[in-house]
Amino acid sequence: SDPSECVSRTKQQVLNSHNFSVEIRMPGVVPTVSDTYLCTTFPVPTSRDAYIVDFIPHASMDTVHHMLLFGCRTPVSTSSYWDCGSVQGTCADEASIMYAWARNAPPTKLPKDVGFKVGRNSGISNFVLQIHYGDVTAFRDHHRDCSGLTLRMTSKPQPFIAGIYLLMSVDTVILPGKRVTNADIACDYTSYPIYPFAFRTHTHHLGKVVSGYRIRDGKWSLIGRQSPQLPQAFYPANKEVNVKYGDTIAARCLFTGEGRTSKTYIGGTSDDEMCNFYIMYYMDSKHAIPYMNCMESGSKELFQHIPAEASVPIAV
Ligand code: IYT
Ligand code: CU
Ligand code: CU
Repeated sequence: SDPSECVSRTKQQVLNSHNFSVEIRMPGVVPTVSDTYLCTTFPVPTSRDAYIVDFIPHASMDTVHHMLLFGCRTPVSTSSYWDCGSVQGTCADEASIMYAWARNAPPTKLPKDVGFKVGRNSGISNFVLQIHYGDVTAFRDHHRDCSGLTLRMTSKPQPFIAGIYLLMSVDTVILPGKRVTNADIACDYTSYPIYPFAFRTHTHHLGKVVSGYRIRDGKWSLIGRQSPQLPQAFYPANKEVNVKYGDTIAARCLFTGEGRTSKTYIGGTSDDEMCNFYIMYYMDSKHAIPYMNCMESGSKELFQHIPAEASVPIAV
């Protein structure tokens, strides 16, 4: 409850002819219920191309559980802030995740010469910041929260463009009481080379471990592996593993149905499940593709060769 947290509100600041910063903060909110998700939006302050080159989080450690930054054309609301839990979402059109901050996890840094492209042709004209307020007991004094993010931006074209490759399962069903269910996802990669530098896993309560791989000439190389029960930030990826035309990208989520009395499906509530493996990569700006996804379930034959670690739960 540091009052200085709320002096600064959402704004844009010009540093010089190329560089500027955008500060996106909650407008002094007082969540009253634990596990509230609030969103706020801010327009990309230029119609031209611009690049995010750094993220600086400002989060109250005692209340903010996690923050996600999305880019899109149309936020679902134009209010100064709104409840964006399972009922109302973040964006009315396609949302692209660009940053995740989670308590007790180190913040992600973009490599040098890498930027997320926004504005004009990128389809990203608005930012939406989502904040998950976990424990609200610190709000008993009714102080206002202005947690958020500063984006360091530039209009200078960057040599490399950051992007997200999302692998997600759409059809996993977890049977009650069954000890192990794997959600396997795989797609052939048929584009210009990508260089993964961070990854993020996401499941709800039943996920034990999520692992992502590149398969080249039959050999599986780990991009990243994490427990989705740890803070769901972007963690550093295995830097040696790039992905090029002809490779396969694959991911497995290991779930348990223990403790459940009915089937669990993919869905939006905390009683449902999700299986997501996000790869944050950079790509030569000459032929950059900022968002790709894979929703195909991988074949049994392919996944016969997945390394054993993908089936070993990570204790938390
Ligand atoms: C059904 C499912 O798995 N939903 C995920 C992945 C997802 C992310 C985005 C789906 C779409 C998106 O536009 I961005 I369509 C999901 O909702 N994941 C949550 C957040 O919404 C990002 C997460 O925390 O990863
Ligand atoms: Cu959270
Ligand atoms: Cu989810």
